[in-house]
Amino acid sequence: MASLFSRLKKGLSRSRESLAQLIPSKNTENQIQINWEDVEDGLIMADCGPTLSAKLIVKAKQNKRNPIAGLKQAMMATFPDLKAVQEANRPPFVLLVIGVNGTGKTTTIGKLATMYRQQGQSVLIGAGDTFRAAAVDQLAVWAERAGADIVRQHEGADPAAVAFDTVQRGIARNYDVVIIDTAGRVQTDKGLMEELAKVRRVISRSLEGSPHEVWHVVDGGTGHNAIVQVDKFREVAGTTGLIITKLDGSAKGGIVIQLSDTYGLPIRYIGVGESLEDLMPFDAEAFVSSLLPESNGAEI
Ligand SMILES: Nc1nc2c(ncn2[C@@H]2O[C@H](COP(=O)(O)OP(=O)(O)O)[C@@H](O)[C@H]2O)c(=O)[nH]1
Ligand SMILES: [Mg+2]
Repeated sequence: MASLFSRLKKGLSRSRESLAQLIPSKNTENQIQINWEDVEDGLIMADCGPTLSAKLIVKAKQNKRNPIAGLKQAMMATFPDLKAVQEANRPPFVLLVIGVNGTGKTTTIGKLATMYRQQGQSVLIGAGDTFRAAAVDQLAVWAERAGADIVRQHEGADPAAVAFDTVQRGIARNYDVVIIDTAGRVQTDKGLMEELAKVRRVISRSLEGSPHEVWHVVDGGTGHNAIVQVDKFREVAGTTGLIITKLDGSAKGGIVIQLSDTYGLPIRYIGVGESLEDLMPFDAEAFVSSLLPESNGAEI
């Protein structure tokens, strides 16, 4: 976990640097000062968005003695209390994974499957991205690495039929966990959105109370567009949680706070790399601390 945390810290280092203005400095008259406008710019550059950034500044200023602690508190307040993942009344626990193409859905499913297997649970994955044969092959590789089983059909098969088969097999063969992959559809494509709604409907018909969770995988580097995507998908798929990927790369991090502030959805996991173990359960405290510069101990 320590190395995952350092990947996150490294990924967010640019945002942290742009918030370095928070470290109190002295002006020529030897007065301690903070340039709040620069801090606000730093927040916007870190992907917090103008509205949230302004709000955070107002709150942070209330802590006159320690602006870093003030901002940290303000950021922490945007995260809802983490509620437990919904459990299945009877197995399997069914998880639907949604999100735009290339955000990391398939990779994240591989990581989640690995995690559940390590917890001793049996995992069945449904290859619901039937759009391209290569997508199914990629998922099959991840399933094998994770020690999970897969349900697949031919290219172009109805994703809802794959989802139905997967849940049915999950029930019949007593799997603990069923994870359904979906095509990475563009949210402006109405036909594809309808397909996603159908996948969801069919899952709930095949097992009452399911899908227990619907996790939207968001690429942490997408900026404001991520806000729009989450809204669109939520409407059709009933999103219950978010996974933000690629926080080890060029992502600036603030989008995580913005998404939480806008929708109040729990952030379940974050992705910090391309291999099986590069998934961290989201920890608001650790995340916010990685985004902020170290306090130099100087309190005003
Ligand atoms: N650096 C980094 N790359 C990731 C992460 N998650 C996924 N990727 C990469 O993003 C690309 C798209 O991933 P994929 O799972 O195929 O996305 P999908 O289209 O949503 O299924 C692949 O090259 C992955 O290796 C992550 O957390 N960090
Ligand atoms: Mg995929």
